[in-house]
Amino acid sequence: MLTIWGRVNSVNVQKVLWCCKELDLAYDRIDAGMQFGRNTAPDYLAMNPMGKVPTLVDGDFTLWESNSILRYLAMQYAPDHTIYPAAPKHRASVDRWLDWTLSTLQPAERPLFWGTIRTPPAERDTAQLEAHARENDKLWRVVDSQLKGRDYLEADASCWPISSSAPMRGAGSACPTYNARPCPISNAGTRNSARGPAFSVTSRRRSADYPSTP
Ligand SMILES: N[C@@H](CCC(=O)N[C@@H](CS)C(=O)NCC(=O)O)C(=O)O
Repeated sequence: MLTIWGRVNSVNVQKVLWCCKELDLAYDRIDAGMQFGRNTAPDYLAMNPMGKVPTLVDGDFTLWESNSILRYLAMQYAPDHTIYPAAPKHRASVDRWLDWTLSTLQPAERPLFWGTIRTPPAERDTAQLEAHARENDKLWRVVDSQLKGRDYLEADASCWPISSSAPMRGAGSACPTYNARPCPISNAGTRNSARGPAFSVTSRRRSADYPSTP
């Protein structure tokens, strides 16, 4: 049985849960991180020296870094699944988007997320949020343009990272720029991810975890 360490209100945990659902993999999940702690305990650091979530344990094998976990699950348990194509050119194209989310998208989204969801309205820096929103907007517009005339960026796999970020557009509702601009990717991301059974599971959990989401 797979064990996934990590709180369900983490986007990086959510994509792993999502992947398990898409690949029909059973798992146990143990809360860790933020309000649950545990991730700075010595036994956790022995598994994941970064002290972050998620961490995957599969028998005697332990793995951290969410996108690496996605790749591992697909290669180990669903080598023929279209979610992570084996053909090198297709695989490299999928990897490109996975890398892009970690190197480009998440750094751009993080300050917006923390500045809204994790910051009470009275303490928010609206000017800063506007600037971050504009940066995010640029990125999502590129994604949107890539989706013109197609349902997925690459294979089925690009819904892993892209769709797990899509709900964050809703998270930016306190930020006028972020929300005022029409950006079809939020719809496209949701539409595409809704094709898999996992999106509704993770998004329901997400809203349950954020009852006070602005
Ligand atoms: N690049 C890492 C980032 C992991 C990460 O930063 N996880 C956050 C949650 S999204 C975390 O562990 N935060 C500390 C905490 O929850 O206590 C990955 O993709 O797995």
